[in-house]
Amino acid sequence: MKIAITGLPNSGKTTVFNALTGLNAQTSIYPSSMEEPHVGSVRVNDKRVEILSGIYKPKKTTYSSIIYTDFQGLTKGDTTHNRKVFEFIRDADAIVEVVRAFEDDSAIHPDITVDAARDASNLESELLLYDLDLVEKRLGRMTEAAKRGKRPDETEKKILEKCKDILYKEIPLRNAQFTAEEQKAIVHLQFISIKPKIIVVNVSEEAIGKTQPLVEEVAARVNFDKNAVIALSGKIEMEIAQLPPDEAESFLKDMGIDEPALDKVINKGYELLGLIAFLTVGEDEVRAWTITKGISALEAAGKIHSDIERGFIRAEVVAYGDFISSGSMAGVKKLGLARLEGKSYVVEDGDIINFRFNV
Ligand SMILES: Nc1nc2c(ncn2[C@@H]2O[C@H](COP(=O)(O)OP(=O)(O)OP(=O)(O)O)[C@@H](O)[C@H]2O)c(=O)[nH]1
Ligand SMILES: [Mg+2]
Repeated sequence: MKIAITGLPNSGKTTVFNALTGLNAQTSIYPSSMEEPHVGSVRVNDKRVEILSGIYKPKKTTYSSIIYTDFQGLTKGDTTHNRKVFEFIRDADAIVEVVRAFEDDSAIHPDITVDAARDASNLESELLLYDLDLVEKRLGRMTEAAKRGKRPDETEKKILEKCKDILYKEIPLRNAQFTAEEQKAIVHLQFISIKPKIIVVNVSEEAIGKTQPLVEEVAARVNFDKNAVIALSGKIEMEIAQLPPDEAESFLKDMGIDEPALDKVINKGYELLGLIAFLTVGEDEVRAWTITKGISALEAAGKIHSDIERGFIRAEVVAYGDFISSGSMAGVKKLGLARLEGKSYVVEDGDIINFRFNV
């Protein structure tokens, strides 16, 4: 899963990037002009993998991972600059948008005053403008091509028209309803406002624990579920991410933070994206595989290897909870808790799967 961090200049994007990755990228009071984004990968902590690895003692244990990117800030009204920024994040699965709520006279806010709700609203507009521009360009090209006698792709044209109407109403595409067929056709258009978004309100240290009114204000302004708005102190969280685990834990407690930003954002990301994990076990490797909720056993097999998908025979499935309560695979089998499932079985979170295949 790839998550792109965006926001206005000096909102603390790189600080939050460091908090989420444990890296130490350069932050500064001057707007950055980096040519390449910062990229950082973090593993998704999963107790189940830890426990299964303890039981199987495999040669290799592999967790799911998330890749974060951090780039230059967006500039209100500068569509040329913003296009450049958006092109870098077109392939992201989700967006983390940082809005500034901390005061710091040395780091100048591009709009001078600090107003998180205003910024969230301006940023949403930039996303909408980019998508609208994309739609209009594509429709324009279709019209031109039609003049030269080329028949337009009717399905695509219909979807573009639909998106245009939605965007004109200032509704981001992520809030619109699309049929499964439309969703399929829309993927390659690479819209930005269709991506799930988490808003991170970067508050000052003193505000920790007193952020609920601000979260609600920001959410209300951009018509967001307040569940997708997270308030945290980038600066403090960045310090926490640099500490060894035991020190980090006591620091969190002292600061009155219930869960580090790193976990909070990952959990929200999974929730918003509807992601789950299935597991594979064995002497060689214990591994978690992240998939979208609702995919079939056949598609899950394809995640591991196209050969397994092609030669799919059956999936041997054991629910993680059943495995733990019976103590071992042998115990599971004795109790009749191992199931043989076919191609169209819908994989559930925590399924331990052994694919039988033949190529
Ligand atoms: N007090 C305080 N300062 C912060 C916080 N987060 C970031 N800063 C400061 O704000 C300045 C900008 O932070 P960055 O993380 O570099 O901001 P950015 O959004 O990446 O900036 P650009 O890449 O230039 O757009 C730095 O001086 C940070 O130390 C915070 O939570 N509290
Ligand atoms: Mg930065």
